[in-house]
Amino acid sequence: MRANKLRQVIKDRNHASNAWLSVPSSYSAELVAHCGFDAVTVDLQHGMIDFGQALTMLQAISSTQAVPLVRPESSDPVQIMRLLDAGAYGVICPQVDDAAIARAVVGACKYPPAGDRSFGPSRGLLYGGPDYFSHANNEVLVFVMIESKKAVRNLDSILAVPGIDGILIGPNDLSLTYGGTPGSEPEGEAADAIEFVRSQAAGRQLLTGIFCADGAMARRRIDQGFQLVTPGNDAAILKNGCLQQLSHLAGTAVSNQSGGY
Ligand code: 3PY
Ligand code: MG
Repeated sequence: MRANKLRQVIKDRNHASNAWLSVPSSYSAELVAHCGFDAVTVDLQHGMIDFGQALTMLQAISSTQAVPLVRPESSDPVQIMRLLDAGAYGVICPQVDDAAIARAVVGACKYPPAGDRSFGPSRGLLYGGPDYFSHANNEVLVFVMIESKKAVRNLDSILAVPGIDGILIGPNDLSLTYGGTPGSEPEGEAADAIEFVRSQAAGRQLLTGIFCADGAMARRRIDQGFQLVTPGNDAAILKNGCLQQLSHLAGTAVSNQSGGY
């Protein structure tokens, strides 16, 4: 099976870049993946993307060196299994607030006896190779998103679930549950929670990821010790690029408060 390079990249360089796609287009997926990101995530939770579109985007990403990842709409095992069959090499599951959800996510990602993923790897066989079944349980990465006060309270039991490879923090949702505003850098309790989650996960040798508003924030998160960083999503980058060009015409400054969206 084609190796999942993401873990090795992080071992070699201590961090990896992860693009985030919300625009339902195989062309823009291909374009972003050609930029040199280590991984590219197709976001079905908040992106305007359905399964058929995700399939063509995963095909586009796999024409490059970037590792194809997905964020499913939820922890629904049916959708997770289908996205893996479509060739995703990792799942970043949103809103994993307790250990039961974490166990369900791991179960959907692993063939028995480790889990209850149903057999029918389809495009996994094409991208991964004919021995996909024998190695998929080890190569497919399972990230759980920690993005609420409840998840932070349940962190210890979530991180103890066997089969989790890493966590990814959603700072916008996390902030909301601490009474903050999405779109601005988390402060106070929410900022403390981010560092707490990172250090607890790192202490268990789990990979640590976080969504960021932009590249400058992603650089700060790397300096803080995060290993997988996302410098905003495609739509935000496109919008900011357009606003920047218009601001040159108007001679005004651009202000962006969208939190990477
Ligand atoms: C969040 O910040 O809540 C996210 O889920 C980022 O995508
Ligand atoms: Mg979120």
